[in-house]
Amino acid sequence: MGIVEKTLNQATEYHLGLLKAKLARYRAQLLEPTTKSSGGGSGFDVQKSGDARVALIGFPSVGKSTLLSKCTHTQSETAAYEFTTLTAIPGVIEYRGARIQLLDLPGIVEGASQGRGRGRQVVSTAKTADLILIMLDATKSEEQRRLLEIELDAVGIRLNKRKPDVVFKRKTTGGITLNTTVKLTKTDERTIRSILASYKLHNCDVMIREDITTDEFIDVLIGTRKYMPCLYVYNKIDAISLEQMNKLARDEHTVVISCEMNLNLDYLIERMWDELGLVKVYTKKRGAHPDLTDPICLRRGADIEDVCNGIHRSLATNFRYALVWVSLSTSPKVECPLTHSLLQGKSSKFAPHAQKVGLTHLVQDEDVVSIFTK
Ligand SMILES: Nc1nc2c(ncn2[C@@H]2O[C@H](COP(=O)(O)OP(=O)(O)OP(=O)(O)O)[C@@H](O)[C@H]2O)c(=O)[nH]1
Ligand SMILES: [Mg+2]
Repeated sequence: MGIVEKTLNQATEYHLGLLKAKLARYRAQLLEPTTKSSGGGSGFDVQKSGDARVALIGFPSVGKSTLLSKCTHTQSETAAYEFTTLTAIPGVIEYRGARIQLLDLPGIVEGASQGRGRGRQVVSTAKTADLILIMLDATKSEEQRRLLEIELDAVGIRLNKRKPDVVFKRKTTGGITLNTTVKLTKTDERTIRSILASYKLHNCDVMIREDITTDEFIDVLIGTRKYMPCLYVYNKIDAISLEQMNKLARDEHTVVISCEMNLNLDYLIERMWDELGLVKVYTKKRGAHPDLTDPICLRRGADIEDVCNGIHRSLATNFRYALVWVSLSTSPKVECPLTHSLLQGKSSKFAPHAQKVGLTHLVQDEDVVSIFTK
């Protein structure tokens, strides 16, 4: 790249950065009004239930309601015409002892985030989920996927992305301290400083620890972005060629299915489980067998304190210690077969020796836990 070209690029990036900051600010005001009564971003009023919520987002007639009817005991009206579903319809998927709420939603159209159709309500409801399924019609063009991503992006949902590694702290005095631990190749200090100024942030500490883009920096400032896992689900593969299906199926975060022909639906649920990062632990009373029928479902990264809270509120405050038997099926490190008599159930799959642990010990999927209190 020539020096002139490079300077031009930087100038463009700079002005574009300022413009983006302004736009992002207007959008945020539009979508997140300070008073409840002004309408704006509220979703459908459906009670959350179960261990996790999954929202179905897609254009009309891609088969969202058909999927709900196939995977849960709930029937949601399905039809060949568009906008069959007009409200949020919850169903429950029972899988590996967990109850996952699957939310069928009305189809959205381009411009949904700006308030077309019920789009605004749909995307706001999507924000309350733990996982988004973007449902697509495999017989239609790839463009649909990009259009949906734009709608979700416009309401601050970031799909399959991590929060940018930037520490941002407001102060009352002292000016701006800007530090970077990596070289910035997609934006520059001047752009960052002008964006801060355009947000009237004259006193703050900024530590950038990743090669971020200008947009990612604006996301950090706005602060209300939601980083959500997402699976792209291509339905109606019964109506496309094997070659086309093969190509779609290889994409990242993608599952191909046919609701009508019951193809690959089990695999979709498995993938949902993985994406949700659910962990289930069994509890065991002293002198009794672990209760394998009623696990406690938690998030990946949960600790013993979360287990306590999952049993009873008072447990964590009276906590003394916990015993944990790891599952042999999920923990290849433990090789010895089970010998502990009380754990010799029909499955024989737990480690023979318990580990004595405290509240901050992280639990793993299929652990057996006994809590001891004061
Ligand atoms: N070929 C084929 N058609 C399907 C499949 N799944 C659903 N359909 C058809 O697609 C049409 C729309 O299905 P719905 O489940 O009502 O779609 P929806 O996404 O809920 O649509 P809205 O509620 O209008 O947003 C129906 O005629 C279904 O029979 C599939 O796997 N293959
Ligand atoms: Mg529907």
